[in-house]
Amino acid sequence: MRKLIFSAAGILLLTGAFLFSACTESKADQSPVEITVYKSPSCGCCKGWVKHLSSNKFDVTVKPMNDVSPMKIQNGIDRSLWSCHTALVDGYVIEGHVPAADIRRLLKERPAIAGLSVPGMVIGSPGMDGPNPRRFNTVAFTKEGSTSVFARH
Ligand SMILES: [Cu+2]
Repeated sequence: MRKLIFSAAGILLLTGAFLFSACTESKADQSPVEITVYKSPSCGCCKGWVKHLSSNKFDVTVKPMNDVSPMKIQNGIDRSLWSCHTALVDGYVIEGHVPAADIRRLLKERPAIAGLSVPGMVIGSPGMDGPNPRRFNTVAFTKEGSTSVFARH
């Protein structure tokens, strides 16, 4: 009987500890992230992506520029990875409609890459709402130009 009470108490403690860690983790996942987005003032889907970031607790600074390509070239983004907007976050380059969760994972894991891209303009990626959403990959790229799949969506 005594053993039973002890194990019941143990389970309660474990559950409590689990709930506590789950709470603190989700809190950490929502900590504000400062990001600077370079985009054309007339780009609507870029605005949609900024909204997606803001609603995921990103602290967004928007730098409007009519032509964002100099930013892409300056940051070594290969043309095959180009999209509409370009962003800089904590030493990494973010190109296109990359989901906020991927950026949070990037900053947590801090892999030795230059940044992430969702090349092109994929319907179904954050900020690119529309009929017939498509599956897409978030691509990691290095300064040397090699790419790999970072996440599948
Ligand atoms: Cu776009």
